[in-house]
Formats: sequence, C-alpha cells, structure tokens
Amino acid sequence: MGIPLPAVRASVTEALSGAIGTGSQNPWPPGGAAAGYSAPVAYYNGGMSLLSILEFPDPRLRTRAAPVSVFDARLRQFVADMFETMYAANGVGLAATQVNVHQQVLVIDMSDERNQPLALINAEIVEKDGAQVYQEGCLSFPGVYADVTRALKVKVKAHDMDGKEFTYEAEGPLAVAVQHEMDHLAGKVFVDYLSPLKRSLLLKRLEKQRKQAAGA
Ligand code: K1U
Ligand code: ZN
Repeated sequence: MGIPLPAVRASVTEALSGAIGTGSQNPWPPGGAAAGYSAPVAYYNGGMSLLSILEFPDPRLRTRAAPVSVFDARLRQFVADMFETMYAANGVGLAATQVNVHQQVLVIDMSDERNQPLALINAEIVEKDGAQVYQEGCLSFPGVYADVTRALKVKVKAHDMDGKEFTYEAEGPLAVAVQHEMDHLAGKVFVDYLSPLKRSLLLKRLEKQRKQAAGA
C-alpha cells in the first residue's frame, strides 16, 4: 500500500494537502492537459503522487510559466505532490516547470531535518543585494555540478496557497535556491550562466554519466 511516510513527511502532507483527490484523478491546473498540465505521475501512494522530472535537454524546460490565478484545493494537492517529488529525489528545491506544469509554483526545503517546507507562488524578486558563488546541482541535470554567481540576498514578493501576498527574505544558500527555482519558471537553467567551454564540458560529463548509467 504505497510508500511509508516518515513522521516529518507525514506532517508536511497534513499541512499541505486537503481532503481532495489525487494528482492523477484531479489534475491541476483546471482544464488538465489543455491548460498545460501533463505531468506524468510516476508513483501514487494513496494520497500524493510522485511526478516525473524532466531532464535536460528536454525543450519543455524552456517554457515560461504563467501566473497562478486560481488558489484552490487542486493547487494545494499539486504543491503537496511537488514536495513529495522533491523529497523523494533528495532535492532541496523544485519548480513546476521541471514536472511539466507551466504555472509559477516553486517549493524549497533546505533544512537538514526536511521539516521547513516553503512554497512560493507567483514569486517576484523585489530587491537583491551582493553576490555569492555557490556550487549548484539540478534534478534536471542529475550528477553534474557547477559554480554559479548569484545575488547574496533576495527579497521576494509571493502568494501563499490561499492567494495571500507576503514578502520573504533569503540569504546565502536559501537565496541561491530561490533564484535557481525562479529561473526554472522563466525557462532558464543553471548551465546558461556558464561560459561556452564550461557548459560544453559539463554537458559532455552529463552524457557520459547517462551512458554509464544505461550500461550498468
Ligand atoms: O533541480 C532543482 O531545481 C533542485 C535543486 C535546487 C538547488 C538548490 C540550491 C542550489 C542549487 C540548486 C537541487 O535540489 S540541487 C541539490 C542536490 O543536492 C541534488 C542534485 C541532483 C540530484 C539530487 C540532489
Ligand atoms: Zn534545477
């Protein structure tokens, strides 16, 4: 009967999902595939679904997400599915673009205990300051990492799942994650920041790892 959820994940589940249908039975956004939703469900555990993550160079990763205008139970279910998918993949962030949903939804949890879920809907950076270099990875580029320079601090205006606007300030690695996920929603990926030479080396490494994984 599905995967057992550790206590922390169960509390995330309770906090985020309402008494509603599943990702597959009750897709979001309303209108289903016609409205841009076609995330294949990789696993269904009875309450939440693991979504398939698109991998580079899938052209759908270049889609610009539209703002969310309907804040309903299906949105909450989608956000719960995104957290479930991010935790299962050992990621610290995930953008809706990566699961082929082109709406401005992102989730992050950078805590060691995996108990500080943050969902930002329609996020906009209103202030940024400083610079930092951080070695980034990406669930859409499994197994490869590169240094990227981004703002050290960001102030973001966003909506919560009830549609209420709030501001959120992040610094250091959390600010990196916010910027990385917002880039996904704009159709941008971290290798876009690399020089042509570094990008080409990293993409060759990605290809080599994929071949090794396929042959293993
Ligand atoms: O793909 C993503 O958008 C998730 C990504 C977010 C991120 C946070 C902070 C800095 C850069 C990127 C990650 O979760 S990368 C972290 C990671 O450890 C990882 C990478 C590939 C596979 C599994 C985990
Ligand atoms: Zn990413």
